[in-house]
Amino acid sequence: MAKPKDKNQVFKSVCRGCHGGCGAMLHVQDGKLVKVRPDPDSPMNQGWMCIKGLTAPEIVNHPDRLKQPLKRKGKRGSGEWEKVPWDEVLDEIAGKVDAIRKESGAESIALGQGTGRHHYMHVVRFANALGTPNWYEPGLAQCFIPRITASFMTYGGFVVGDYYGDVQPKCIMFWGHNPLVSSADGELAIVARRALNKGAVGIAIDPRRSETAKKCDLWLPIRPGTDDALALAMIHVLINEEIYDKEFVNKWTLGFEELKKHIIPYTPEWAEKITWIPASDIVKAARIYASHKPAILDWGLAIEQNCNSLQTVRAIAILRALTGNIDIPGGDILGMHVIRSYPTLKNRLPVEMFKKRLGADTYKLLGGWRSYMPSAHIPALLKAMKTGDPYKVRALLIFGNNALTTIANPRETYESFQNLDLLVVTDLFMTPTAAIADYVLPAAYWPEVEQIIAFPLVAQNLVMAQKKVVQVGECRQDEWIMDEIGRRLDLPESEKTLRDIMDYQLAPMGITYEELQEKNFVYPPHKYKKYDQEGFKTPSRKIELYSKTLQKMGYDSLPAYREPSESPLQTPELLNEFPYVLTTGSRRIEFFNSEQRQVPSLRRLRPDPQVEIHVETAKKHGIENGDWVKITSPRGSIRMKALVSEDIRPDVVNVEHGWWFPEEKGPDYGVWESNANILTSSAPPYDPAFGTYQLRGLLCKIEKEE
Ligand SMILES: Nc1nc2c(c(=O)[nH]1)N[C@H]1C(S)=C(S)[C@@H](COP(=O)(O)OP(=O)(O)OC[C@H]3O[C@@H](n4cnc5c(=O)[nH]c(N)nc54)[C@H](O)[C@@H]3O)O[C@H]1N2
Ligand SMILES: Nc1nc2c(c(=O)[nH]1)N[C@H]1C(S)=C(S)[C@@H](COP(=O)(O)OP(=O)(O)OC[C@H]3O[C@@H](n4cnc5c(=O)[nH]c(N)nc54)[C@H](O)[C@@H]3O)O[C@H]1N2
Ligand code: SF4
Ligand SMILES: [Mo]
Repeated sequence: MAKPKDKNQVFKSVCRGCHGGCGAMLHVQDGKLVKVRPDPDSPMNQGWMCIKGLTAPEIVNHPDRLKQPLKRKGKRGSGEWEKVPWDEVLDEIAGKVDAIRKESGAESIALGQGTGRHHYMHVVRFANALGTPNWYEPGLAQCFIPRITASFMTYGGFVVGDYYGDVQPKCIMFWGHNPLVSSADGELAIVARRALNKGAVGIAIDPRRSETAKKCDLWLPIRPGTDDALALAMIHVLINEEIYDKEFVNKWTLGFEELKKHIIPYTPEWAEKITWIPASDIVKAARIYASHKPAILDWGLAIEQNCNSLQTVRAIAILRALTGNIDIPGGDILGMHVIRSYPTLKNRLPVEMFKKRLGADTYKLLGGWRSYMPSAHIPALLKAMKTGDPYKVRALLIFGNNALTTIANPRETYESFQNLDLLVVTDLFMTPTAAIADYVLPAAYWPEVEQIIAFPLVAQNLVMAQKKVVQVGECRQDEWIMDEIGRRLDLPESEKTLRDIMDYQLAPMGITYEELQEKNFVYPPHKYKKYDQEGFKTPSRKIELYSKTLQKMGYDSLPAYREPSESPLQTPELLNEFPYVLTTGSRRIEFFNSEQRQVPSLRRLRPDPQVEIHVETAKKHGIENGDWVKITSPRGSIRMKALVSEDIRPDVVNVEHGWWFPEEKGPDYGVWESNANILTSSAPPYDPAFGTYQLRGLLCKIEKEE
């Protein structure tokens, strides 16, 4: 446990209430976390924190926190549990894992986790040590992996907006992204807001006039799922009007002539018919982005939750290259990678096991050799649990994922989980997913754990110490739980402690975790234009507009458009019954995915799940603000309260994701009532490279509930 600097027991640490990394002051009294405030010295959040971070004590001290390991007594989901000491529960779980491993092979044991937690890479390490290729996270193909992979393939590294340097961006194009709410992956709300306040011209591409769009100069209300067409048309404008950065393109890019020929048909007029954005606005946005340098192109999740995720992200990535906005002050910068990457023991996974990864032979950029972080394809994994095809997955150990809320088609997830011989869920609370497990283990929340947090995610310029400042009940850090199981199974490198791993990662900086705790954070200055010395870290040392690597893998070497599989253009026969385009999951400041519904001061602010509907559309259905509405897609129905406004396209309906009701009766806790994923589908077609399923840009209808 960290030592306080003074009698008042105030610790500096880093908030992980979301993917952000806000420096935080944790106030502890009598061993209890009583208050969280921003750390004014943090270069990231600069004296600001969001409401989720500030209310962290409500989670830490929540009366419903899981505080002891539980073992199922009655049948699955009966809600009858027995409290078991750690030693006993770990022995039992390790014993069962061992037996299944011996009977059916390590591939029959899967690991699951949620998004961006402190223990993220440790799950990957545990999977490799255990010898199973099958781990999942509900993001990945649906979140961040397309952006990371396309960045690496195009520029040889991941880019983030340079919000933290001395030079201000002159323009920011927010693409399917609402950082003023989501503070996602490197761009905290506070810095994006400040850049706009300081005069950067803002462009927002979003079917909703989001919090970010409201602060922008130009809003392009796009039809969900058609970002590929818009990006192609913007490339067309840049090349056709010759407003790209010729010097940069000549010197640093590969395949410009091929691209130039390729985009001839993708005119703004062509894109208007697909995206439903006026051609004149497409031209205007492209001109603003090209003429304001430096510019940040801040892309978000919405560009990858569709079945053309690779090509959508690639097309948008090319816009940065054409304008030369890469690794320059105030533009999009390539990461510094100042610490060693997490030792995930990837070489310990036998080759024959690598080949058995479910879905990897088809979705090669998700699970194959070229994948940034190979994982299993969720639909294939769920099928293997249910049917035994191509082999039976018998056990699942989850570390922080409320699968029944966050994976598409929760009924399928439920049925697959019911078929398991062993389900272990580690979480903070009894969720609908934990309630159907055989063992439920109590996890430590971020003020209760030690880790290194390198930020922005993937780019790693700033290195911060996450400290353990309190101990709650018998809660344990996920890494500890995995290590304890690992030791019982005598897995490779199980003698190493978490401190060993952290010290190994920090070695290039010449400090240990103990020393990092003292310093709180280390923030080396950014080196711009690294490519001037080394070129880009791609096979050609240039930015690859045309990708030979993708071509060799059988994917399109230049970005192409593909209409969503269920949409007004693709399935017009459905429009009579389902006249609206559905999008799901736009973030809310109060909640992180399926979390915080049990936190009183946050739930008070947003007591009910909401469906956003345009005023004109609501009127047609006799719906008023606050009415309960039934939303139906070809797969099912849910209910949410109407949020009627002019801040959304009249032909689009947006539903929140992650809803369940901790206050309702278990084991379901209302997970079938307002769960966005009842409307979505985990069935093909998927993105050909990542296996992404469509979460944004499906069809639905709405009715006022009687
Ligand atoms: N329809 C639709 N579905 C979506 C999305 C969408 O936009 N639309 N978004 C998708 C995306 S991008 C993502 S990343 C996923 C997110 O999906 P998840 O990661 O599953 O979502 P969370 O609700 O953030 O976290 C799951 C659980 O982790 C627990 N938890 C929190 N901290 C810890 C910890 O330190 N240890 C442990 N063991 N547990 C912890 C929480 O209590 C919670 O029950 O959802 C996806 N699902
Ligand atoms: N407060 C809070 N913060 C979070 C999270 C949270 O749940 N709550 N979740 C975290 C996670 S897991 C992630 S991945 C990030 C995501 O954070 P962001 O990348 O900001 O993603 P969203 O808010 O889901 O969606 C961004 C915008 O996309 C719009 N949109 C919807 N469909 C489309 C479309 O087809 N095309 C375009 N161009 N726009 C569309 C939505 O209206 C929304 O305003 O946030 C992280 N941070
Ligand atoms: S933005 Fe994220 S990291 Fe910052 S205070 Fe909010 S929850 Fe914590
Ligand atoms: Mo995500």
